Amino acid sequence: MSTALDAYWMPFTANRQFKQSPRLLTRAEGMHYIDDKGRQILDGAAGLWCVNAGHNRPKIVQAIQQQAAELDYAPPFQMGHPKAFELAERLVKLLPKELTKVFYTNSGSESVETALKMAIAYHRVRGEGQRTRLIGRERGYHGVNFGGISVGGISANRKMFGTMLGGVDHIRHTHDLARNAFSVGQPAHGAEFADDLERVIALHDASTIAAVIVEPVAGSTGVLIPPQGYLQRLREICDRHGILLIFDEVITGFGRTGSPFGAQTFGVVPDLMTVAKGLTNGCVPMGAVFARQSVHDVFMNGPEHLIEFFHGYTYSAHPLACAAALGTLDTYEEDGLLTRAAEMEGYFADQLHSLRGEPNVIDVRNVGLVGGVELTPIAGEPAKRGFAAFLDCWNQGVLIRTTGDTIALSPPLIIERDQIDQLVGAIRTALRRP
Ligand code: PXG
Ligand code: PLP
Repeated sequence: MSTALDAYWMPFTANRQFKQSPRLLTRAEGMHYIDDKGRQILDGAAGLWCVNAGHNRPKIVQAIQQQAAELDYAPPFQMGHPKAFELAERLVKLLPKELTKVFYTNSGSESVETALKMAIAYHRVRGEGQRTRLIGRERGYHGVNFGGISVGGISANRKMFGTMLGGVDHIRHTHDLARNAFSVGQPAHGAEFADDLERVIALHDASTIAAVIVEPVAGSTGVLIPPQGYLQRLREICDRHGILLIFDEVITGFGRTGSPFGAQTFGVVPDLMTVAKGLTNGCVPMGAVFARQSVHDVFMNGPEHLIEFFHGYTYSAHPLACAAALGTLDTYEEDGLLTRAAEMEGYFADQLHSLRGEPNVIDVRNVGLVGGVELTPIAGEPAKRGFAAFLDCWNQGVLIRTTGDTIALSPPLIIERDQIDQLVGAIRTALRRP
């Protein structure tokens, strides 16, 4: 192991494997990374689901450079700076009309913690302080902080970390290979999985439940597309029982599914929405929670000189992040990127589903510019086949993301057809390798 790589304890990484054969990215431009050996690598993952406009876009670069020289930092508590307000106004215009308020954070994980706290406090301020339970979903990913792993449903992210938050329960996931394998777009079967929420409500009583949090498309667990009618049914059940519905759109936000937000693609409006990643095109860390006017307004009572919501981060609405986000929204708008995934979806789906029949492929899933290719695990060695495909593609000059034995694709929304061909071709080559 090289000493120079020693000190950095890498996140979600096989540290020892990496340090024996490092993969170092040194530059990026458009659809490509350049590695330390000068190789050009096609980005099939938008970095980590975040570089939706592609890399090093001039408007964003300039916005960050100018901001750094103009206003480096402004305290966000009891103070403001103009770009934070300008950005919130612009974001609200992209959202379903019911979501009218923006609370800033610095990551998806912080957005999740913020939304969970907002939900519990909302009920308390309304005089229903007994509504404290939070309901997540099996296989859900909501970041890595304690609230997020508590409502999350990925066992590896939970089992090492003690008892986490109390008062949390989970509904079942929506994966159903037997009925839905190789569905193009939203699977036909499984709206009734939403009824599992009724089971949990019957167990705990609705009067104890503050909120349900789900990803419209579960990304991190390996791309699970919501069955037709499923999210509508979750919404109906939450409405019937006075439970807030939180959509975690950290991945589905900012054009990934073909509309600005998954809420629009799937036609269901949550009470709170969490975002991050694509908000700044991944260029400066930033997240946000979007809230309904009615949720926000409940907090606006009591003496006007007192703080209404005791929550916030040193770096909430950081000037560099706000500038990057404004540059990002300009870029999305100029290039029509927030709806481009809808235009490319057909071609992307055709190419991706052409992997059906390749060795070990047991499912292909897609929506917008998100794709999942599930592989049979090697007996007794879960995740090994997936990781081998990842390394093989890397050696071919293509960056994909694998999670367990599922390949997850989420290319920048600027991807062209020939690049989709290259991406799918590299996976085909990797899968055919004996
Ligand atoms: N919610 C969702 C739905 C996410 O996808 C987070 C919250 C947390 O965001 P931050 O910015 O705190 O990482 C995410 C992040 C993967 C992978 O392997 C996905 C994410 C993060 C790391 C890896 O697919 N999504
Ligand atoms: N820990 C200490 C000792 C702090 O003073 C603060 C913030 O003032 C924090 C943690 C939280 O940091 P942040 O606001 O960046 O999340």
